[in-house]
Parts: sequence; structure tokens; C-alpha cells
Amino acid sequence: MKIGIVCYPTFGGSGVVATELGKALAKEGHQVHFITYRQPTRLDFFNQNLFYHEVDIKSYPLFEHAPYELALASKMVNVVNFEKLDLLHVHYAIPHASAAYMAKQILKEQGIYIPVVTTLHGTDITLVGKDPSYEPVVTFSINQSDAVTAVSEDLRKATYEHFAVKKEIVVIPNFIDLERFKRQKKEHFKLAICPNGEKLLVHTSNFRKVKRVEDVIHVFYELRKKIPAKLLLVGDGPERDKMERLCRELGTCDDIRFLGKMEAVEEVLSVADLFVMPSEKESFGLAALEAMACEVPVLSSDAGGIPELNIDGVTGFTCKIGDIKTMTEKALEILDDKNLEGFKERALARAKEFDVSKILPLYEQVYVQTLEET
Ligand code: GMT
Repeated sequence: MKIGIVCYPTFGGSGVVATELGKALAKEGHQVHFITYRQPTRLDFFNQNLFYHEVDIKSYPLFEHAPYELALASKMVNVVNFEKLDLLHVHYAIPHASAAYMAKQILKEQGIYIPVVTTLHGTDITLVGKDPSYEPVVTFSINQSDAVTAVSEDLRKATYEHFAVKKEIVVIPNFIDLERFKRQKKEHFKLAICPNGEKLLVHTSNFRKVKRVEDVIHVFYELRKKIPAKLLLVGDGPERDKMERLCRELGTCDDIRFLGKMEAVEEVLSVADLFVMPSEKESFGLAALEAMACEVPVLSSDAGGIPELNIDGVTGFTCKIGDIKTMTEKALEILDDKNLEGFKERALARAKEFDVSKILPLYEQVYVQTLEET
């Protein structure tokens, strides 16, 4: 098949899933055309089946905000026409699903029919999408898609709850490349961070409010009163400054390192003992899956679709959002030497259920079915 993939090219989960999906499809022999405003972060290798088309965003003094959606729709029309694509797969509804709808209508006028598959990733539904400033367009463009997928059962339910969506939504969870995300021998790294055998906690995110990074720091602060431990915070975003200030206020700076955005996050995960994800909202929790693939148990909130991945008491624990006390107790339970190895083994076993080889055929099935029906 010739597939056009539209996504955000950034470190965000939806962009990562879209890029990894495109790479996996290309390895299977499909021709994949990425249509984005920048080279996707993870589009980092050559394959003869992979193509990248940059959206040209023309600015003009009259525009306070350049009309990205129009530029994207125009690019989609151009690429579908020129590359003879079979379908468009857009990741994150805003504004990709409505831009795809517009492209589809323009192409229809030209006698070309292009089916659109929309994948809902999370905040496009649970946060931004349901805001009245976007809701009517999001509802319309989801209903106009030829097929819709969501990354968890919880997100599927939330979509039906918040929007007048009539389309069938197929749940296809996030997936992981176990060749890349596996525990690597990095003892020297562990020794440098934890010279006295301290336990190592890791959190990775885009430091947005919904991630509740302050809970990670508070849990760590409480935990450190009981056992020697260190914390690595990977990623960057709007809350980072506030979090640095919080560390100073709590006097934990010596034991916490902010590493910023990192490409090779699997190297950090390879030396971690516990991954912390206390999010307020989380449709799936790709970052937790990456940790589990590196044999790291997960201490998380029970938000959104996280419990569909992190099995309470098995691969880690899921606690009520903001419940620092329980989270600290559960962290201690996981990190207890008599429990830790078991949690690590079960985290890896669970991650294997989301191997890319198991999830890719589910997307291919949606494509085939969509093409047959349209
Ligand atoms: O987590 C984020 O804020 C980024 C966001 C995105 O769309 O880029 O991630 C969402 O999509 C990921 C991939 O499907 C999911 O694993 C994340 O759980 C989801 N984030 C939220 O729902 C907050």
C-alpha cells in the first residue's frame, strides 16, 4: 500500500507512535509518505520505502497566526495526487483530521477518492478537543473519517462520552520495538549516578501540567527519608522551571538531576529501578511501556488508560491521582530487594505483549478493511 502519515514531528507520544508505525510499515514493504512541518524526530534511518514531505507554511504580515491547517491540506492534496497514495492516516485529531477532510473534498472534485484513517491519541480528546473552541470541528472530522482508532479502551469510551461521535472506534494500543528498548549493560552509568548503591527512579515526560511532575518530586522526597535514592527527570516543557524551584525548596537538588530532552532514553531506562508516571490524564502511557520494555516496574496513577498497561500489583502499582502517601508506600514495596526482581520480570513480560510485530497487523487490517469498504 501507499500510505500518507500525518503527525506532529516532535518528541510527543503521538508523533513517536506515528513515526514508529511508518518505519515498521516501510520495513514490511509498504510505501510510507510522512507529511509534517518538520522531519519527525524518530525518522532517523534510510529505507527506500520512506518519504518525507515538508508542509510549507507561508507567513504574511496580515497573519497573526499562519494558517497551518490550510497549508497541510494543500500539501496532502499535492502528495496524494503526485504519489498516488491509497490512503491517509492522520495521528492526533487536531488539526489533522479536519485538514484531511478538506483535502479529501478537494480531491473528490478532481475525481480522486482518498480514504482517511484517524488515530486519536489522548489530549486531542480529553483536554484540547473537548474545549468548546475546537469541539464542533473535532466531532465533525472524526465522524467524517473512514476509520477511527483510539490507543486505549479508556480513550474510546471518553470519545463517546464527550463527543457526538457515531463512528465505530477500533482500539489499537501503543506498541514498542523491543530491539531498541531493551535493558543494556550500563553499569558505569549507574555507578556514576548512584555511587553508594542508591535506588534510581526515573520520570520522562514533556513537563506539562497533566504529567504532575510535582508528584514525582514529592514521592521522591518522602521516599528518600526512608531509603537512599536518586531521581532522574528526562524531558522538558512548561513546568520545568517550577519543578527546579520545588527541588530547591525541598532541599533535594543533590539527589535529583534534570537531563532535558534525550534521544537515547533507553540508556537511562537501562539503569532505572522504578519509573514514575503520576499523570492527571494519560490515554495509554507510551513512556511507561518504554520503561517496562527495559525491565523497569512502573509506579503510576490510575488515570485514563494506564491501568490497561500497568497491572496493579503485578508490573508495578496504580494509585489514585495525587495520593503521594500511597505512592510512596508502593514505591517502597517495589524497591524492596525481595520484590524488585519479580516486578522487573513481570514488567518485561507485559511489555512483550505490545511488541510492534503484534500491533502492526492490527493497523494493516484497518487499512485493508477501509480500502475494501470505500
Ligand atoms: O503525553 C503527551 O502529552 C503527548 C501526547 C501526544 O499526543 O503526543 O501523548 C498521548 O499519546 C501517546 C501515544 O498514543 C499516549 O501514549 C499518551 O498517553 C498520550 N498522552 C496523554 O493522554 C496525556
